[in-house]
Amino acid sequence: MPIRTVYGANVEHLQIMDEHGVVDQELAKNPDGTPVLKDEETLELFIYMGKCRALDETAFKLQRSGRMGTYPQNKGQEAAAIGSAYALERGSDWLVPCYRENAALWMHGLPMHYVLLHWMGDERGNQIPPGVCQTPLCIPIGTQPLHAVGISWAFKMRGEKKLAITYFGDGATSEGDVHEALNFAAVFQTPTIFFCQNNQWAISVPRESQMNNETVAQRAIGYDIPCMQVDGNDLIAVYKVTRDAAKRAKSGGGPTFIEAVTYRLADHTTADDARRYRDPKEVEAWVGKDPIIRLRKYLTAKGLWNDEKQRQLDEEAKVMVADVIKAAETIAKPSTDDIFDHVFATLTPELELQKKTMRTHSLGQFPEQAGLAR
Ligand SMILES: Cc1ncc(C[n+]2csc(CCOP(=O)(O)OP(=O)(O)O)c2C)c(N)n1
Ligand SMILES: [Mg+2]
Repeated sequence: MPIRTVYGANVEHLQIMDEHGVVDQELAKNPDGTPVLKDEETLELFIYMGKCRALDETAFKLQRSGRMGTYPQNKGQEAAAIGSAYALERGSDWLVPCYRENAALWMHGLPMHYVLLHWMGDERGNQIPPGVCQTPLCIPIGTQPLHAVGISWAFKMRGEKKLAITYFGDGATSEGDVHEALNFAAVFQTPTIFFCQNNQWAISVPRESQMNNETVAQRAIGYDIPCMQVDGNDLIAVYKVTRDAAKRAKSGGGPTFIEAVTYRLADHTTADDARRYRDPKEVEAWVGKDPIIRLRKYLTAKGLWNDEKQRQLDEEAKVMVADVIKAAETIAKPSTDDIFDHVFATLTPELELQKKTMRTHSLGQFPEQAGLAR
């Protein structure tokens, strides 16, 4: 009996715009000849990316000056966040994020200061306003893909034409939860997009030290989930693959796994110093692939952008950032009752006592000091 091959697979990589801003004219078109992204759309998304970068840089400074607890910069990953989010329907499709796709959350309606509140330690930053279809930032690595599968499974059971996209890092794909989510999504054919931001590092661990496979995308093959790799710093390519995955999900075709190859240009968070473990030459090489710089080159070559427009954008971004910070820093402080109000439907007598007395004594141990009976 000859040995037969019973399974074979490969992973495709899509790049439409290279790091010099040069576009493959054929790939940048839809089958009907229309552009994947129109000029006015590309321009709008470029401006958005610039503003997000400005807020990201300022958030870093807020932490350094003691005005924020910690912060994970999104710098360098804006095209992955915005290109994917733009392919989805706002107020209908659900975003289930990690913490490095702020731009996607803002584009889908999260007031920008909410992210700052979160990192300032104010829980109200996690209280997503009604009508904004997203879950709060998720810090336990790799747990949120399960939530996205649950959400999208519900859409399928209800017959709603909606999907859930979940964002996670390369490191997260080494966590068991992600694999359980992938398996469930494949078995139940849920309308889920697994969007992995492969930024090459999981804190100080490079991708090649935490997985034996060459691509992250191929992990999905084991679950028979269609997968592909995309240049995550290429706005047009990211948009195109996510749009196609959304179409598949909404037409009953089940989940898709997208590996966006990108790079964390900053430290892991403000609590990290990546100079201790990264080769500066590697960082330098990726600075040259910056998604904003390449898009600017592309738009400039097309006559859609120039230095004067950039100066205006920088000015507008400065005003916007100041407004966002003001909104985060001037929000009224919650009352001390707040810590008692959201845990029990009916407070226990001990907690009732603490609630009454905490303004005079933090533990409520001596109620008589506040003129209360024990
Ligand atoms: C369950 C869990 N384990 C460990 C951590 C600590 N931790 C925080 S970020 C991180 C690395 C995540 O890397 P990756 O998934 O690649 O995301 P990135 O930060 O690169 O965007 C780890 C291990 C955590 N937050 N949650
Ligand atoms: Mg990573």
